[in-house]
Amino acid sequence: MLRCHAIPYSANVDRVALAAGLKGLEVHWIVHPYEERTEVERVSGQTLVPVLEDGGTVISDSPRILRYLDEIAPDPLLWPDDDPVLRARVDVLVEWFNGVWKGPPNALEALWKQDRTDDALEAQLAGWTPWFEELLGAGEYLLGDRLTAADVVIWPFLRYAAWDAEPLPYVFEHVLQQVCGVRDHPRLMAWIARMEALPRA
Ligand SMILES: N[C@@H](CCC(=O)N[C@@H](CS)C(=O)NCC(=O)O)C(=O)O
Repeated sequence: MLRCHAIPYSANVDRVALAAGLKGLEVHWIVHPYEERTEVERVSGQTLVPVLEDGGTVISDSPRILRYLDEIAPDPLLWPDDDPVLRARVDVLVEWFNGVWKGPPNALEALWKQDRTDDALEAQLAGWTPWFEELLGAGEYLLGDRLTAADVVIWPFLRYAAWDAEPLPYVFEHVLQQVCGVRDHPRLMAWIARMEALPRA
């Protein structure tokens, strides 16, 4: 069985749980306290989660893990192989989200921990939220009527931006909750709820 190292309330871990759930894969979760990464480092040579173990194969970094899951369990494919245009759009959105979108909340997290902020970064992050609302005008999912890696990669972060259950433990998620402004966007809120209802491992 697949094993995955995790911490509670981790958006990057949620990506793996959702991808595995959609594919009907079982995962044995090893949940570590946020401050304790000895085992993660021993297994993977670095401290961030998620880390997936499949027999002797060890993979860190959630997008790499999702691509691995597409290889070992291609039903459904998160990166569609029958539509090159859609597949390229998935790559663009996934790379933009990981390489660009995550920048401001990471920077704001570091500033908020020092009781500082940056108005321009907050405005940049808030200004991106309507893009998701507009994308959802084309269908049930971010790139139309087909669920893709873009939804799996992006949903966990906007999920925490919309979170209204128990208090979240990390400053990063407080940034998302207080800055993204997802609640002003009905299609986005409906997509967040639709994604929440999908199976997770
Ligand atoms: N690029 C990595 C980032 C992983 C990452 O930042 N994980 C967070 C949890 S969501 C973490 O382990 N943070 C602990 C730390 O920064 O020390 C991925 O997508 O998996």
